Amino acid sequence: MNNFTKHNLVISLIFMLLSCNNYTEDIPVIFEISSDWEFSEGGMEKWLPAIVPGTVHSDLLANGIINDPHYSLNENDVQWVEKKDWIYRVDFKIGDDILAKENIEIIFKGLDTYSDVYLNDSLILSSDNMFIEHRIGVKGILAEGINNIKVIFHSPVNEGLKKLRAIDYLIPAINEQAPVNERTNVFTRKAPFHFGWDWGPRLVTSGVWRPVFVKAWDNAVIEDVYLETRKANEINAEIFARIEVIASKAGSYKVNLNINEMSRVAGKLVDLKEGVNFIELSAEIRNPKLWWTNGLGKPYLYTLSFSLEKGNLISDKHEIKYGVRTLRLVQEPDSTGRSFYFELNGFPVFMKGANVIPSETLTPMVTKETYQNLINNAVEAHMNMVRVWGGAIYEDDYFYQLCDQNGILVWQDFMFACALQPGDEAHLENIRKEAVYNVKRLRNNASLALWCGNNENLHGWHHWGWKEMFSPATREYMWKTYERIFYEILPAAVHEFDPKTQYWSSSPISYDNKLADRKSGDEHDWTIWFGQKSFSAFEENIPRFVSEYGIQSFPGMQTINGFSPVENQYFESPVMRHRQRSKMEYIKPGFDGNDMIKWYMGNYYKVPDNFEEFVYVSQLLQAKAYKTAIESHRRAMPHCMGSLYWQLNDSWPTISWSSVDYYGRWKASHYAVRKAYNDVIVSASMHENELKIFVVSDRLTPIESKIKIRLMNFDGIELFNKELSPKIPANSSIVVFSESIGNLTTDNNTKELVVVIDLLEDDKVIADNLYYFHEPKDLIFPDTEIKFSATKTAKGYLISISSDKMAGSVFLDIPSEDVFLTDNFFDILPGQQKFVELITDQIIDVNEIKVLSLNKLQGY
Ligand code: BMA
Repeated sequence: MNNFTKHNLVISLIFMLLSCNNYTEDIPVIFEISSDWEFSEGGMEKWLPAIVPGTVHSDLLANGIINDPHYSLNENDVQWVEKKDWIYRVDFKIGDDILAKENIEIIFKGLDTYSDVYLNDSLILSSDNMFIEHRIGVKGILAEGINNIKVIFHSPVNEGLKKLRAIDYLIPAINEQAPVNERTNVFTRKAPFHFGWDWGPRLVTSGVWRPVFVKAWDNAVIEDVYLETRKANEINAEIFARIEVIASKAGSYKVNLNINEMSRVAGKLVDLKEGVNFIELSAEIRNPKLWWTNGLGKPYLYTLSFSLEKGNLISDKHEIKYGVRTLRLVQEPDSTGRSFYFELNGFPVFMKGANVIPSETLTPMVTKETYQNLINNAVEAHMNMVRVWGGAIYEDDYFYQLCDQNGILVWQDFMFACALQPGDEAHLENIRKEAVYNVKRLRNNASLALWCGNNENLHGWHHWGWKEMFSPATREYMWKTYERIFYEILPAAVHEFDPKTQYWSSSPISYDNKLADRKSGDEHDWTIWFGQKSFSAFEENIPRFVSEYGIQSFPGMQTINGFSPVENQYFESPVMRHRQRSKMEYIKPGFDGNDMIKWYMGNYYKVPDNFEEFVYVSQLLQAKAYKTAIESHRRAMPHCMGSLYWQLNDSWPTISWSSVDYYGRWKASHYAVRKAYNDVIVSASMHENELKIFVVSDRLTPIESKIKIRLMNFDGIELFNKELSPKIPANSSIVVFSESIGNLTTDNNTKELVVVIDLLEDDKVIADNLYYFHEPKDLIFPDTEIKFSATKTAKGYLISISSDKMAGSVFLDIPSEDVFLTDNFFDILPGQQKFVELITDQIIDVNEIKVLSLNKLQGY
């Protein structure tokens, strides 16, 4: 070691020692009570091991008391669980170091739902809302050595029934899977979908569904921080922070804020009083790295570190990953009504995404990996927004962290869906607490875009006969309750605790809380599916922002094999009917979603008798609907500035509107969605024999493009060919080509023709599309041999696939677990060779790969 290095080392050591000497830490001690839990049915005293966080259903399953409710008709056999009380208990050890602290709290992050909690036989809490956290000061009740927590959960259904029977009218809750006069979910602040929904089972859980902690501290703690970016551009950003500090005794403190590596960006000396204190700090970041949504740039996150010092003692530290961005919902008058778009860092951004539901009915069973896959599937499909819908849960912190990290905005509903609410003061106060807690919990996430009061409650009030259910006095009371919750309590919570974020009272509504009218606000476009309109309706009278639309499909055969015995794998089977929860009695008694899939299929495809082929075509049908909808919505920008289909994922293996099934397997629609949400698309539409080709670009800079348009028959003969070089403006939708069909071809056999559109940038195809003049059922796909071969690669296999003649909707079916195909359900042009990667670490027998295509299907 030379002298220079030695010298530097000495200096660093002195510096380290000095800094160690300068500050000591006495930050709160926090630990989780996660092991050794047990549970028993109320009154039985038969204790079995339990997992916390968890649910009673998952514990009963793990202990072999119930069968998997996901399989076959088993759901029916577990309905008894909801009517019982359940008790959870745990012993845990407390040392004298904890007991010596001035403050000791037990924190229940989530109790589902009606519970009495005892600590060493003292009742410390009674809870009735699964959506809030409970903190109980337990100094004086905790003892040194072994302590005991006992949580008695009362049946949510019995509690709900008591409340239901205390009033002389019914409160509409249309999706609950119980007889009309026994629907109780609205009385209980618990995930509505636990009571059954039109895509999920009824599993009314109880349990300690979020973690339990002990927190012990002296002096003062940082309880919470509110952050707001008051200004952000390339040159500088101004960050405002309001820090909530709780002090157990008054005194002088110093509050510091460090951003990334920059120390003491802002700080203040403060005299804290005993109790709650608020301290405000402002900080400036020069040349900030802004947070961008997926596709537009990096979702950069700064690390903001707050500390609280008392002399040389650091009494608390708090770290937040924070995206610096501005976001505005712009609703300005225009020739149609009013705009409805999100402006990120000054740029209008078209929102591309989907609605998400919890990935498990037994909510705490969702793993980190499932969350990662969920958000990856959104990212892969070029989404920039998801909607956390109001019939579910305020999601786990981890979900929002992933959205922050991946540039996915969140349209956040409060948990109210397709129902009305009781109006008693205790219920309203419970809602107020829930709103305050969740607004405070989620407000610093860069992903949080909007707070929305409820899902379809206003629509239901006006359109689903709810008003007519009540006597005049009750009607007035129910409406007053609606106004109090959605026009007073919830907006007040947002205004007070997250003033930077927009509140929107219901989805869908138009401007100024009026019924949705497609001229302003958002819309749920269910004219397709529930209204049985054809897919072309997606192109008509397009709303300003489409926050829901969808069509169902069956999951793939592998998933069906997972939930259905083989003998039940046919269209009319009891298991397939049982899975289907979308009932449409208004169409015809017994008519359900399976019938609707078949009905739509008959309009667009030949309906196969063979079940496996039917399943495949159901997916093509859904993919076609999502492609049509997304392209229509995007072509209509800036009139329309958002497209969120219903729904991205499933909560159990089922037949539903999802594009990715419960096991994470992509349906045909997810491939179609990925293509349609690409940052640049070409898209064709035909009106009165006039073919128009659009380019839609989300990019913030123009594109020098080349567009090749070819018309060919299914044998590959080109009948028309044109090349254009339009400049595509930033963030726009433009028509680049318009021609009447007669000028393209005199060939009358349009059932065997396809328009091929390629968009190139720097001689590379960045977007492509095909346009057929007829629906698939009328196309005449030729007899052709689809050839494929596979070569081993580091990631799995490279599959090369080709066909001499036009091949429609080619599906490579790989009957193995854990495989992913980078593309599937695609058309192959005559003579084209396509390459698809098969990602897997397994050895695949190529001969086992099955190929389905429209060419080979019955009747084509
Ligand atoms: C939407 C949602 C859900 C429902 C879906 C399908 O309107 O808000 O309530 O599951 O439709 O019916």
